[in-house]
Amino acid sequence: MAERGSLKFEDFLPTMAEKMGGEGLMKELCNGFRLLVDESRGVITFESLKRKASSVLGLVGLRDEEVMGMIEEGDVDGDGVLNEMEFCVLMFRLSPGLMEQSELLLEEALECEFNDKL
Ligand SMILES: [Ca+2]
Repeated sequence: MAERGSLKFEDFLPTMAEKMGGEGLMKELCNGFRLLVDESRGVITFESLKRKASSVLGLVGLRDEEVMGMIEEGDVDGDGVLNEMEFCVLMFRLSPGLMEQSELLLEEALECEFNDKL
């Protein structure tokens, strides 16, 4: 995971989780999803992520393979794009500090946010 040290959002997730709790953090992550989404398809695609990563996530100068890597890492069902849940889980997984802090928090947050959608 060391090579991901340059991704800036790693650092603020644990702080956000402390301030907002799991449910609040999840809402924040889902806001991020809506900002990154390809409006015509309702999912995050390689193109929408690449186009918006700098303004939304503060990730300036991402290379194509890094953008593709994020999509591939988060793409659970293998359709080549990120739906809302895949994106939120990916954001958690990209934050080692947050994962160390509490996997339970993630489970609670996912239950809160997605119970009624599944
Ligand atoms: Ca997918």
